[in-house]
Amino acid sequence: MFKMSERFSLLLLLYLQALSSFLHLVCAAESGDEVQIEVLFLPENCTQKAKKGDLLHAHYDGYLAKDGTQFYCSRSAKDGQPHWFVHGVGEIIKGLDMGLKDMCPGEMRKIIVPPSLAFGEKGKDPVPPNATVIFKVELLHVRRGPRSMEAFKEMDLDNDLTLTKEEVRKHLKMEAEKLKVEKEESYFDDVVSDVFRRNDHNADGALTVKEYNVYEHDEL
Ligand SMILES: [Ca+2]
Ligand SMILES: [Ca+2]
Repeated sequence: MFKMSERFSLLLLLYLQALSSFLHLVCAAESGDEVQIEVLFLPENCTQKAKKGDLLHAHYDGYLAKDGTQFYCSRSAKDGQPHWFVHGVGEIIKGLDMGLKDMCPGEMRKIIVPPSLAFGEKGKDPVPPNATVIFKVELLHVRRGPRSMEAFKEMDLDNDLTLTKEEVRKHLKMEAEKLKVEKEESYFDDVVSDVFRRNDHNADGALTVKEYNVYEHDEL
């Protein structure tokens, strides 16, 4: 499990994410190469499906397609913990990210990724140049990410579809309290200023849904 303070830092990091990574993925998806998905295990209850902007918690192993050599294993890397990341925004290898679409907690997939959507012409040690790679993924949890419409609505206390500095500040403080993280008032001032500096494009002191960069979910 993540320590509470680590989870809080992670949430903040997500709040501060720039739009650039999102655009990056859109470009990759247009390159024409395809990712192949094989479902290895599908739980009976498979209703909560991963959407762009969701926070995913997963274990994954990476293999070279040509001879099956394992080049990555989240169970033995670093502390052996599963990874948390935002789905669909370019935080992880593009093809792997694409292969996780609509996956539900408990599901296991084999995802075959062409080099153009993995490590490319150059490769990345120990993955050689132009390598097709295979990921075996076990998805453990799916959470609505902080950039979801749900999160936006939670922060928008007066339901006027814009976020004021005060609303963002209150939300951050509430999250910190929930996770039992103690911070100085100045810390929240800094985070709020940073969020607005990055997102309040017309500098009117309020964030619209568009400025906050809520990911468009398929069903919306
Ligand atoms: Ca509001
Ligand atoms: Ca604004």
